[in-house]
Amino acid sequence: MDLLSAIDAIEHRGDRIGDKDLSHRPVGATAPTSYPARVPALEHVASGKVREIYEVDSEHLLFVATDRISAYDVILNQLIPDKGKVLAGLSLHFFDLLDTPNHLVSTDLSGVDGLSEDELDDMKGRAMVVRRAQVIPVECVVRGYLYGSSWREYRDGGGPTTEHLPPGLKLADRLPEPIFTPATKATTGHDENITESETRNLLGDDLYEELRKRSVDIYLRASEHAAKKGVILADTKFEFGFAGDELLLIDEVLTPDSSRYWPADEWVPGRDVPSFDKQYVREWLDTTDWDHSPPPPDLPDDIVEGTRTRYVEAYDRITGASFADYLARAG
Ligand code: PZK
Repeated sequence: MDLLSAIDAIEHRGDRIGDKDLSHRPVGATAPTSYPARVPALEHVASGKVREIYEVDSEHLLFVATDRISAYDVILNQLIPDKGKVLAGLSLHFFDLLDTPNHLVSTDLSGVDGLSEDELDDMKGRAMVVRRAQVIPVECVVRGYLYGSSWREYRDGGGPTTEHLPPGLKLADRLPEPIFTPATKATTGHDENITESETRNLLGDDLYEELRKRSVDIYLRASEHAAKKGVILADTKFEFGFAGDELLLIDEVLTPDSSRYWPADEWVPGRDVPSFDKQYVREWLDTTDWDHSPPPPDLPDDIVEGTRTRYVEAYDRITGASFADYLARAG
């Protein structure tokens, strides 16, 4: 089976493994948006916890990173000013650095008809016109360190992500080599790790090999880049899609929302490692009696501001550039 028929076959499976309906996801009842969620001129295509997608034309979408933040899988009630711009700026940085076929068309929105001045102003620095692709319904996760769901599988006797791991590893250990550990969107709202053979059955061997090779290659290059800045890229998740017969990297790439970034000097194998961006807000949430089911508590202003500072620091540190300059260039 060639790659395109493989995708066709996946799209037509009855079990909706690639279903992008996010309505089942746990979200806070009063989750806000940082710009009109409805952009009257454009058809709304998809909502994520923190991203929105609109239709530009039959071949293009408008991909928007909002200032929403989630913690413990719940969207918080407060926006983090500029968070969406930090994430968009990081995606753009890596699209440029990696120079691998991707969905980015333009950050210039002047070709998108019907946006008001206010909408244009709000979207500056956070929106990109992208090529519409047929999304491959597998999350391409690459792990260089043992953490998160993979650590829990390992500790509890093994699972899909630990098939190829040696015994004796500790929490947060660096792996002998990066591993490709795909996942699918499960109906619970959590990604579900799947084995190599499950993934091969879904995608076919050719597409499996292609996605593994591209994902691991991108991880290696990005983690070398991050290491030079004193940052560990512990793991990351990519999405790919086909535009015609071209396999494109889509979605956000190498952002703190899609990746686990650690300050290198805080990494101690055997211990929990604080994440760059969300640790601050999680630590505050942990001082409350919140049980992680909606609604979440309101964040005090100083926690909002401190969280923004962490995101801006992450941008500056990971890109080696200045977020203030990014904002100035975005207008
Ligand atoms: C696409 N998602 C995930 C869901 C989000 C993102 N270039 C593309 N072509 C077609 N579809 C998508 C993309 C991209 N990127 C990505 N869903 C569809 C998703 C909800 C909100 F921002």
